[in-house]
Amino acid sequence: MKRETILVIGANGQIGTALLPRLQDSFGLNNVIAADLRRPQSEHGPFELLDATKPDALTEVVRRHRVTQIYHLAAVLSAKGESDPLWAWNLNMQTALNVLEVARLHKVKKVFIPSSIAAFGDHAPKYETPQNAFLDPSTVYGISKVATENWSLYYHNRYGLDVRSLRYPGVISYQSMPGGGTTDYAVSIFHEAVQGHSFECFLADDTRLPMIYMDDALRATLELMEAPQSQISVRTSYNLAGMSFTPAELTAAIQTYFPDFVTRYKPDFRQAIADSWPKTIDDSVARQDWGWKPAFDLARMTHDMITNLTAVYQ
Ligand code: AKB
Repeated sequence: MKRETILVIGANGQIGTALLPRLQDSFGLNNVIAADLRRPQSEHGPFELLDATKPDALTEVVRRHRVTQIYHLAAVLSAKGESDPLWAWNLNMQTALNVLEVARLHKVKKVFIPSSIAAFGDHAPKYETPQNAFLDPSTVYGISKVATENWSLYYHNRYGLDVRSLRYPGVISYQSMPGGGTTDYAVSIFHEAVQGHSFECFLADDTRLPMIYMDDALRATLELMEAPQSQISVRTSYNLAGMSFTPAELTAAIQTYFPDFVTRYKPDFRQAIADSWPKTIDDSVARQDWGWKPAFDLARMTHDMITNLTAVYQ
């Protein structure tokens, strides 16, 4: 077993919930410290109540546990951030800067802070968006992710901090619900379908967006974090692709299991956010640098989601 002490901030969130067991398998139950603003429904391993906007609180946890790696997964996502932009900016930036600074001061060996396809905006090519496309995000979430990418690069260049990042597409999972994102429809739709309900989609039927299945997102995260430093050429954030589909294509995939399933389309303010994002992502730099390759396409992801959620709702 590898000798590290890992701190996961935002451990109760969509990615944290699924990542924790993987880290516990690799590093041992007691070497993975889950941290969040609220206690989870069930605790499995060490847990810290932590408000990461407070540098002293973060420092105390890092020192007490002698943390060697931090995964910082807490953030206000794209749609929710638009309801209170300054609150979202302050929360996303304060937590990210606290993580970088505490990691630097306390000699944390590796840090993971994800970015998002929300970093791209209207002036990036919509198809096969390249690694170094122009970044003019349309949301406060996207602006905070671009700023965090640049701060991460700065901490790496100036202090040698080993900080790594992925630009996650919309992440689809059965383990827990996302909250406040523009890609969240692609999770909610499965919960309605397996319960025999119809679905009202807040995006138009032809809105193509990059997505990734949780299994692939976790594997990408762990592969990036395991890669030797010499293979990491990007210290802002790596483009990452899984699959891309529209709500109509996802509905058709679900209808192969539930032929009577119906989606109705009622686009709201999230349509403009989705329209500002890439439709497909070029992740060739991640493929070249550390061998990234997704395993789940739309058909395989749909099968896995329906199998797992059917068991949950039985
Ligand atoms: C969102 O929709 O805001 C997130 C993201 C793409 O980062 N899922």
